[in-house]
Amino acid sequence: MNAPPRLKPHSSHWGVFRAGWQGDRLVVEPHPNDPDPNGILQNFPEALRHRARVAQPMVRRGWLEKGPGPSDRRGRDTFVPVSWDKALDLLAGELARVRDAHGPGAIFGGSYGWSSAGRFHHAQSQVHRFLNTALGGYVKSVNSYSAGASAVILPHFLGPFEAVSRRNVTWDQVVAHSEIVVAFGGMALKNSMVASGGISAHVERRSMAAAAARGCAFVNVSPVRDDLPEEAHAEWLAPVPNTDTAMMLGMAHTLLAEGLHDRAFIERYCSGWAEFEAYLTGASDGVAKTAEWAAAICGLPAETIAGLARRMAGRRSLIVMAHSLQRAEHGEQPVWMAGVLAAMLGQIGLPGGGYNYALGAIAHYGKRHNAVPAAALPQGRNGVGAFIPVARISDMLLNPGAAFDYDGQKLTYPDIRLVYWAGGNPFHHHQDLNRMRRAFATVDTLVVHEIAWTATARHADIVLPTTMTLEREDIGAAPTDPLMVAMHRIAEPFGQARDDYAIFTDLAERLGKREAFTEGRDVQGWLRHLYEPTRKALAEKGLPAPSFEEFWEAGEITLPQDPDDGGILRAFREDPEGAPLPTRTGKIQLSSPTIASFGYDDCPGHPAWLAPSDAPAEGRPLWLVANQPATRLHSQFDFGGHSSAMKRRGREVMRIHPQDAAVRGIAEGDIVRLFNARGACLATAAVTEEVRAGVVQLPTGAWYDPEDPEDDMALCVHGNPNVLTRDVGTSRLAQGCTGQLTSVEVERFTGNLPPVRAFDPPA
Ligand SMILES: Nc1nc2c(c(=O)[nH]1)N[C@H]1C(S)=C(S)[C@@H](COP(=O)(O)OP(=O)(O)OC[C@H]3O[C@@H](n4cnc5c(=O)[nH]c(N)nc54)[C@H](O)[C@@H]3O)O[C@H]1N2
Ligand SMILES: Nc1nc2c(c(=O)[nH]1)N[C@H]1C(S)=C(S)[C@@H](COP(=O)(O)OP(=O)(O)OC[C@H]3O[C@@H](n4cnc5c(=O)[nH]c(N)nc54)[C@H](O)[C@@H]3O)O[C@H]1N2
Ligand SMILES: [Mo]
Repeated sequence: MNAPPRLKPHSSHWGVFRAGWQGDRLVVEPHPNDPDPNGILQNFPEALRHRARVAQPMVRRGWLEKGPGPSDRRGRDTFVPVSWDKALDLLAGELARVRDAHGPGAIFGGSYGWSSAGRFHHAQSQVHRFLNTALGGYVKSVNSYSAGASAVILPHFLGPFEAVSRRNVTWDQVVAHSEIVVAFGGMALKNSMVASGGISAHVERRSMAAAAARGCAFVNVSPVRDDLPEEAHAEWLAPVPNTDTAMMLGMAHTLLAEGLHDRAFIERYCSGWAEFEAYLTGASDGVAKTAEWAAAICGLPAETIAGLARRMAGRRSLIVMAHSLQRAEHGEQPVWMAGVLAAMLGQIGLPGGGYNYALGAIAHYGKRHNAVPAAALPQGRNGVGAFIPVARISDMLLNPGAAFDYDGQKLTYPDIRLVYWAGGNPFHHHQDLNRMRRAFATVDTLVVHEIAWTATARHADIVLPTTMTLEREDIGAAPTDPLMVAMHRIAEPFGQARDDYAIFTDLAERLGKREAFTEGRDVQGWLRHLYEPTRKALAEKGLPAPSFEEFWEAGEITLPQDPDDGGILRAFREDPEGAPLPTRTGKIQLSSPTIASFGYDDCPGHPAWLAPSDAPAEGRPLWLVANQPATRLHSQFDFGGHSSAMKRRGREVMRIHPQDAAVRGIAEGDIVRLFNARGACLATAAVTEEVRAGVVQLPTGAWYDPEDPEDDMALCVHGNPNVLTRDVGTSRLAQGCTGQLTSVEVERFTGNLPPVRAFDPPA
């Protein structure tokens, strides 16, 4: 009999938890106060010592033998194990060479990715601090894959991203006040399982249940039925993907035509109505955006569209828009149009009403904010000004010196020689992976710090093994979760893995910048330093302010929170002159002379219906929805027990409607091949009416696994949809990621089934 495990506190993006050992078995238990804990936690036990972990520093053979330079052998070559000293000497030498020959502006250090939850070991912060302090800076990326379009469009018409997403309507307000919640893209519980920095209580399920029990109606506008949970008792409306803007225009037209729009609200709180109204009625372009007009585009009956608008008028209605809608061609439009529709309904700024961008997409939204700060690792000063919108990485590497548009500016792609990645997986997050492979072949050197042999690590020249979160101490905290967690070490480092911090310290030493990088602190020194602002703020509020030792011993402390005050939208509603919105006119901009002045055909001066160029067509008749996976966070621990158990025949599961399956002779459990002009992958078919006809759904996150790495158009045998997605920006305004949607054909796969080798370390 094994003794019961002694569980120690820890935290992750998928929840606060406790872990310990029962014999040689890792036991992971969610925080006891979490009302709806998350199965993703159970990826940890199997992942910890999995063969997919990187065990020692590795250098690509071609790079080691021939030195730095462009190479299409990346992702095809073998690796040579080297000692830490050798790896760090080689890397420090290469960093100095690139800096001296080309300047820090030849280093791309954007290093996008979610990495792990702790405040200190956050890999992206570590790599940015290192590049700033030891090399003088790097070319950075701006915005996110999550919200590339909304981050740019929201401030133009309504307010800063945080104010419209995080500091807006709360779940408590929905429970108490909302009468109808229309969720474009839904609010899937699979998504709110996750929150960057950690979450101690998943409240979304019970909140929707409580609101529904009070009589609040939920409407799920999505190609997928389970984008709202059973508990919401939702009505399901499934428009054609990427047509929500037309649907909302049809609703707006109904409001206008029937005099249901809130004229007083528009008058007092909005600017630019005349331009928008002229477009809506067709006065400016000859096309009235009626419900009938919308019906022909979005595939819902006109009566459904008009009826929904009528049901929302004069009631406490809330429009929610998932990130997914703007992660698509012309993604700016639904974000703006949802705001205009909400303005016409006149509910913006009221408790549980109006417009909340991305409520339910991540567990941080709809919560109160902490009233004391949690420090982050300071990143130093970046001496390089050049940047790219994050999803333009392949464009940058393939077109150095080329001009591109961004939010009214004309910018130029820098000439990059060295790419440094720690804490992200571009072979997960980027689109058109075959194109990205060509882009990565252009640089002199690709450096990757990784826990495991992701495809990104396999394409690197220098791979440095890092500890995973369970193998180090950290502080877990997030701005909307009241629990600050002492993340205790649960396990010893795997193989020769070292902390990102230790690796950067030794590199900084070799570059003569150790002190600048470390400020003389070791890990414990930094944890104490980062804890101090929180302790001080607690003391200043006259609240119990435990010392670092007391905090560490207790395992967690509960932080005070701000009142649920509705943020800037409420303040604006209550006093539009005294608390104007931080937009150009101080009001909600239903049209924008600023955006109009940019002259972008793909993002005009008011929200507009722009037909997608990537809609299904001859040879690619189905929409592909490539959304977030339920069984993991992105690609993290795809090799873990929970993620693996949900695959079928070792592949990711693709959902397809029975009609679409029947005409292709596809049966439940068949292996299918998804393909278009950019690439192909395998998946296992689930035949179900949970997806709209004409749509197939394959989540992201299965590790890219080329059947023959030598092939430029290799078949991914595992089911990574990013071999199929398009690498184009949302528009010239935001240049956001458009990975959510593309068009494909699907067929039953009849060849010899290739094995999945994604989790076997490379030769
Ligand atoms: N087609 C399509 N593509 C998409 C999306 C979509 O909807 N459709 N969604 C997009 C979105 S919203 C996002 S946010 C991105 C997410 O893309 P990413 O954030 O890049 O995905 P992750 O899998 O979280 O990558 C994190 C990596 O960091 C590693 N890691 C974890 N902890 C540490 C650490 O301490 N140190 C180091 N060195 N490494 C660590 C993990 O092993 C993992 O490989 O994907 C985007 N891609
Ligand atoms: N379990 C889990 N949760 C996560 C993540 C994860 O990797 N795993 N990632 C987190 C991250 S980084 C982010 S940014 C958020 C992302 O949050 P979202 O982008 O909102 O999440 P998705 O699941 O990609 O998309 C939500 C739903 O939108 C629907 N949809 C797609 N296209 C359309 C369309 O054109 N119209 C309409 N009406 N609906 C459409 C799809 O059916 C999809 O299920 O999720 C977070 N939560
Ligand atoms: Mo994201």
